[in-house]
Amino acid sequence: MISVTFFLWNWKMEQNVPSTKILKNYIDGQFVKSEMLFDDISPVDGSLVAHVCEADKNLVDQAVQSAKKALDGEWGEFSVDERCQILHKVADEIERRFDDFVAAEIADTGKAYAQVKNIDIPRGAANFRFFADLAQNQDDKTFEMTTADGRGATNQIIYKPMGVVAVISPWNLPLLLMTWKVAPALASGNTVIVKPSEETPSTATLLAEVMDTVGMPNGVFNLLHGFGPNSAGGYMVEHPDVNAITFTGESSTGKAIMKNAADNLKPVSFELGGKNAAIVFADADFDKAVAGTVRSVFSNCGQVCLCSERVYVERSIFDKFVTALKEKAETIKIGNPEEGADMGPLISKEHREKVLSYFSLALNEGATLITGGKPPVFGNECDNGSFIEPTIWTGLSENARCVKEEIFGPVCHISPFDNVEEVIGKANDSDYGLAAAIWTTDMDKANRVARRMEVGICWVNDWFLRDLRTPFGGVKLSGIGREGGIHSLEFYSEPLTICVKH
Ligand code: NAD
Ligand code: 6OD
Repeated sequence: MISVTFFLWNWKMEQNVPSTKILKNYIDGQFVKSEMLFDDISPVDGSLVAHVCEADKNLVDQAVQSAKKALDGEWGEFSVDERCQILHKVADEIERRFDDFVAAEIADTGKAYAQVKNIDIPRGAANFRFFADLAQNQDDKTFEMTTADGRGATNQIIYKPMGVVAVISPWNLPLLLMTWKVAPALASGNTVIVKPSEETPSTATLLAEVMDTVGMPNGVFNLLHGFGPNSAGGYMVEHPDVNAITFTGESSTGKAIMKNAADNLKPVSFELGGKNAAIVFADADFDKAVAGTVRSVFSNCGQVCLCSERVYVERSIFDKFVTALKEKAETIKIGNPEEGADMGPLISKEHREKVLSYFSLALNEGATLITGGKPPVFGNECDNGSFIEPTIWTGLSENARCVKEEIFGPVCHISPFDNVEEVIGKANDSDYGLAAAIWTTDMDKANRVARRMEVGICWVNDWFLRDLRTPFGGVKLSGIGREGGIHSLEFYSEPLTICVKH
């Protein structure tokens, strides 16, 4: 397959046929090809978006060595202010090329325009500004202490970069989640080697172009394309000169990375999967709860780690809520983002097979299908894509695999509850612990229930509302550590205490 692709590419070059885009690695300030190409496929219609140059072990090593060297070069000499000025330029340049980023994210993912224009790309730029400003505004920390001789001592805390940081990111919010880690890592003075998901290499490549344009010193930002084991991701994790790993993706991948990082005791920051609960009390503002739950279940085709896949509704409004959610789900316009659809496809046919396998399993486990449950038929090129209908089930037991396991598609199970203790128990009865959403007008109850949620973030009367100063991450299988605000700067820095005796 790869050699056919390579042949076609050469043939097109010889014939002067406009050739398919080639996405390269970016190492030590140079765009670098490789002969191992893989295809970036549009999930909208199965067409070819680009050929992507996979980084082998040798290229990974070159990237790590350039990142290591850059720590001791010009970048290492930059003041915090200089680092932050260049990160502001990165944000400005992303905004200047806003339309390119929007087009690239849509080409890889097929996401709805509104999602990409209002969330993915603006947050990509905002991450650089936010962490630059935060790093610039850190106070020096000193502690004066008394000593037995009465002369005292001063403890000064210096924050040093960790070194070479490997950033490994997923496909669901490609630019947003990558910059969420790259920006604080650079603001803290590290150098990075970045691997986007093999499904979504385009905006990461544009980010490399941005780094080049703003004059980021060579080796500070390196981009490697490829897969996980026996490819760029695996080689990065195992490399002895990588000093820390920050990863967002599946919990099972997190386990594999942790095992591979263990030999060198590398620090890890993990943002992993979820099986998030939404709790709707009878006293909730009904219309807001329905609209909010539609958003929390179906946004980005259900491919947000924070999406609600388990919805618990107080029994007195259960039937009315199920009917209302079904009606709203059925009005979601699925299709090509170019034609104004509200919801795009799943990321790939492979992922659709996984989601469809849960659709079959749910029926075997005794679910009642309320709506959806299959791929839509368009009668056009979208039938070659990976679309799937918004789907709702009721009637499963709390032990059903479809209620326990992360599906990562536009689907939820709704079940009734009778009292607060029961719903808290059900919401927390999960191997995951990423997020929860509570819908109620009783703020005392909201406060009591929210405090007992075993998650990293609990929204009350909203969902995916983000203040970048707050800690973000999960408990149990949903992650290790927190990023966001000062928590990111803490992960990406090594504190050094200098104790001076007077
Ligand atoms: P994934 O784990 O399959 O892949 C993520 C990245 O890891 C990709 O770049 C992949 O190439 C790389 N990778 C895979 N195996 C590897 C290995 N052994 N060593 C090194 N790198 C490896 O995840 P995905 O399918 O891209 O993303 C979806 C998952 O991510 C879902 O489970 C979702 O919940 C989770 N997620 C979590 C958060 C969060 O903040 N908690 C955010 C977004 C997505
Ligand atoms: O908003 C963020 O900072 C963040 N990390 C979101 C994660 C979304 C998961 O898919």
